[in-house]
This record gives sequence, structure tokens and C-alpha cells, in this order.
Amino acid sequence: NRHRGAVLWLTGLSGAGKSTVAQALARRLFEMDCRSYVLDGDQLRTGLCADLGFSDAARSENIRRAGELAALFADAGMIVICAFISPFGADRARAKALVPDGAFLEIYCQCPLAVCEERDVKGLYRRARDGQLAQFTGISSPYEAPAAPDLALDTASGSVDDALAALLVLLRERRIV
Ligand code: GGZ
Ligand code: DAT
Repeated sequence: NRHRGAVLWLTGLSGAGKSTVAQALARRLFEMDCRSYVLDGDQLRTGLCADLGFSDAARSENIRRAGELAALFADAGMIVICAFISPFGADRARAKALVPDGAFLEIYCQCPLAVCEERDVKGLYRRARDGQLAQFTGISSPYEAPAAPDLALDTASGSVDDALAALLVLLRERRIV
């Protein structure tokens, strides 16, 4: 299928649904014969970014490397779906500046902290509240929500299918698929 290289940058708190939405979208794009690839924080942090922790500086470096990688994949014609907390607006802007105009879409996975904490998929919020995990996003480390995302997904009340539908409308509007 005809599509152009792009970076779909999902940002949001831990547990907001970035990985879930990213994987579901990749599956849908595969069915549409579009080449896509998911870059995820968990995955990069066991390899390319295994030397990085969760200080502000380490997160910035993590996002710098992720952005560079995403830009290369997009240049190769892939639709790259990035799933990183990416808490700092300046780091997201720097990633955007690495790809051609119109090829970077900032997608805000919008989910209240209370809902993420209630989900506590990996038990990390509990550990952060207990003081066993320092610098945890939303608890003891900041999250800067995007001021003007290309799309905001309500991943608290909406379903994964709702998110997919909205993403596909956006991808068609922007002539990516
Ligand atoms: C935030 C942490 C932390 C701290 C471990 N703060 O729910 P998860 O598990 O899969 O997503 C989180 C992931 C965040 O990695 P990113 O590369 O996306 O972060 S950033 O963009 O800020 O560099 C969480 C886990 O790592 N995790 N400790 N202290 N998330
Ligand atoms: P993240 O990658 O942002 O840390 P996740 O995808 O690992 O988040 O976890 C999100 C959890 O929330 C997962 O268990 C699925 C659930 N969930 C419920 N509704 C959702 C929605 N509309 N979008 C994404 N995930 C949703």
C-alpha cells in the first residue's frame, strides 16, 4: 500500500496506554499493508539506552536517541510509532525538528494520574508511593503535557478502538496513508 514515512509520537504518563495503542495501530497498519515499526521505552531501555536512568538529563538523552532512531526509520519510508513518556516539551520539539515538515505527529495519550495509578499495570506507582522508586513520573518527576498536540486521545474513558479510529482519520487527513 502507498504510504509515506512518518513519526507518530505518543506521549503520556506510565500506564496511560501508549504501548497498547502503539501495538494495536501497528497491527492495523500491517493489515493495511503499510510498513510500520514500534519504538518503545521499555525496549530501548534494555538495549540502546541501557546506560540511562530516570534523571531529567537521562530522560532527555533517552528521547534524543529515540528521536534520532525514529527519524532514520521514517527516512527509510516506515511509519514509526514511538511510545515514550517523553515528559519534556523541549525534547519532543527536538525530535520533531529531525523529520520533514508534516511527517511528525504528536499524539497525547491523555489519562488522569489517578486512573494510571489505579491501573498500576506493573506495580510501579505503588512502589513510587512507598518511596521505593525515586523520580517517578507524575509522583516525584514532572510531566509536561503537550500544549498543542496533533491529536489528544482520551485513553481513560475511550476504548482502544476509539483511539485507532481517531488515529486513522488523522493519518488520512495528513496524507500519510
Ligand atoms: C517513569 C519509569 C520509572 C520512573 C521505571 N519514571 O509503564 P512502563 O514502566 O512500561 O513505562 C515506564 C517506562 C518509561 O520509560 P520511557 O523511556 O518511556 O521514559 S522517558 O520518556 O521519561 O525517558 C515505566 C518504567 O519505564 N519506569 N522507572 N522513575 N517510568
Ligand atoms: P503505557 O505504555 O502508557 O505505560 P500500557 O499500554 O502499558 O501504558 O498500559 C495501559 C493499560 O490500560 C493497559 O492495561 C490497557 C489499559 N487500557 C484501557 N483502556 C485503554 C485505552 N483506551 N487505550 C490504551 N490502553 C487502555
